[in-house]
Amino acid sequence: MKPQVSIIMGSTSDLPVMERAAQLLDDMGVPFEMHALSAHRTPAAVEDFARNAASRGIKVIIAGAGMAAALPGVIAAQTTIPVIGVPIKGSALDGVDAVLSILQMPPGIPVATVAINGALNAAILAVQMLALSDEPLAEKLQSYKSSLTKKIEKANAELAAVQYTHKTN
Ligand code: RP5
Repeated sequence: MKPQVSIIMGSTSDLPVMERAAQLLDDMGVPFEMHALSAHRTPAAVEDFARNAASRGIKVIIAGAGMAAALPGVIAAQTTIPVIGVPIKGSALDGVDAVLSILQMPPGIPVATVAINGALNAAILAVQMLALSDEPLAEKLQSYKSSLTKKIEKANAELAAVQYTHKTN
C-alpha cells in the first residue's frame, strides 16, 4: 500500500509527540510513512525527500521539529504538497522558539502551523484534506467529530449533577 501522508520529524526525541499523529492516521485507516530527517543535520536528505514526495504519491506532509525548527519550512520550499508543521516543546524556550520558526514563513511558502505539540490536530487536518476527495474517509471523519460532540454532552450531564447552594441548574 502506498503512503498518502508522510510524517517527518527532526529527531526520534520528537516521537512521543508525533506518535499522536501516527495513531490518528492509523485509526482512520490512512496509509502513512514515518521518517526522521533534519534540516540542519541531514539537509541533502531533506531536499531529496521534498523533491520526490509528490512523484511517490504523498498528498500531505506532517513535519514536526523543535528548537530552531527549519524542517517544515525547508520541506515546503521544495514541494507543492501541503505541509503541516508541528512545533515541538523541549528546549529551554518551551517550544516558543519552534512555533515562531515554523509559523513565520515568508509570503509564497505557507506552512499550516498547529499548536505546540499539536500532532493530533496536524493529523486531523491532514485527514480533512484527504477527505475532500475520499467519501469513505469523510464519513469516518464525521463519526470522529460526532464522538467529540458526545464527549462534551457527557461532560455537560456530569456538570449538571454537581450541586452548589446557589447553582441554579
Ligand atoms: C530538532 O532538535 C529536533 O526536531 C528536536 O526537537 C530537537 C532536539 O533534537 P535531539 O538533540 O533530541 O536529536 O532538530
